[in-house]
Amino acid sequence: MHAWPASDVPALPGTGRPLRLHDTSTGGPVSVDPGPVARIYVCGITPYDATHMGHAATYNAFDLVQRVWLDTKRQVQYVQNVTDVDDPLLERAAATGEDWVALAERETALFREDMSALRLLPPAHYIGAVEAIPGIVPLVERLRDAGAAYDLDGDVYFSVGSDPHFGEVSGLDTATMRALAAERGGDPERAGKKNPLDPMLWRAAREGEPSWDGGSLGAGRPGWHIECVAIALDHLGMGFDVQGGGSDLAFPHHEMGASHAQVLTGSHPFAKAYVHAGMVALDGEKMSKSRGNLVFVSKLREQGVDPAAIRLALLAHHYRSDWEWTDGGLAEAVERLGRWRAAVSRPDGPAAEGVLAEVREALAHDLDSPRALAAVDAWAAEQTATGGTDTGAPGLLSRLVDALLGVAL
Ligand code: 5CA
Ligand code: ZN
Repeated sequence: MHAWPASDVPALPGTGRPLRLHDTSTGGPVSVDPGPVARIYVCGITPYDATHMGHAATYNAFDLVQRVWLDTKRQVQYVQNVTDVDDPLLERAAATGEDWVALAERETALFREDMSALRLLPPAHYIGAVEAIPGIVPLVERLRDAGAAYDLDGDVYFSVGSDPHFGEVSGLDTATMRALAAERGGDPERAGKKNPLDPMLWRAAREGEPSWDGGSLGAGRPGWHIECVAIALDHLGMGFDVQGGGSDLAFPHHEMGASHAQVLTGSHPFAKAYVHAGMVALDGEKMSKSRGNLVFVSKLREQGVDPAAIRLALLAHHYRSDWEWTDGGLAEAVERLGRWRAAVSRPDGPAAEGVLAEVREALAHDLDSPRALAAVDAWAAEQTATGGTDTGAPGLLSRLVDALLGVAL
């Protein structure tokens, strides 16, 4: 699949600080210390009801990771998927009577537009689940041949007991895992499984559902977790630097994916850090397609809201916190954008090197974007109050806000 156009990332003087991120697996901050090419996999959308503010907030967080790496003069190998066939997508298409392929294509196109409007950097590889199927089938066959997968009435399940590291990504107890599996696409109640938590790798063709040639597996379609594993192993390999997504993906999705990959390759870990963004809520409840309490990037854009203001509204919250989308938060972001634009439109101002150092420091510490905004606010306030004589300052300020925060002033 094609991704979306990249916005320019201005070069900055000096170099950024080494990145530390909170890793769900260890439960604390870790130094993310990639080689010259940093490798990141961020789980993509299931393309219906895109792009709501929860999606936007999560992709914004991982865009900051890339911007910090680019500022440390690394290249970034960024991979993202599109879950363009899965139960919730098929259910939505069935409910509205729309063709599921048309639904997925339309929503993916809208997502691309929203991503480029928000100046989120595109992945180098943007891969749909459907196009990954030829690579998924041999992985499932290998797991089965190794005794890590088993047949249940034609469906193929992964045996979580085959991975000695199972449970290490999320660190949850069995009862919690079981509850979350039921809530998030698993089927712990299905009779005949070796372990209620075992997830599906290959779903045999059902009447009225799309299916593909699965070789020795028979016709069917892939399970959710193996899809992301196949794409990540193909484009990044084992031991990549960051696996990213919202906190609702820690279990079962990232836990299961890690186990699939670890058993397939006999090595550990799948990702060096598992990084999760908090959940954005509306009216007190997690913004979600199933609840329907959504604010869309595209709707706000249609209403004439500057995408840079949407981005500032996201950046005002630390990526790991759960927070509420409000009109007031957006109004503050619009006001902040106006203040910053006015401040950089003057021919000179207070020196901005200190702001660059502070924004770099803030982002390197687990992407502390509120602290980064405060540093720019302070400069803008000084510009308004006293001004300054540094003729390079407004330009440097604009470039650093663009390069590190993705906001064009
Ligand atoms: N296709 C799968 C991943 S392979 C999926 O979870 N798709 S999704 O469309 O449901 O979500 C896309 C991303 O947005 C995921 O990282 C998810 O964790 C994140 N996300 C969904 N809802 C919210 C929310 N309310 N707040 C923050 N992030 C969210
Ligand atoms: Zn995924």
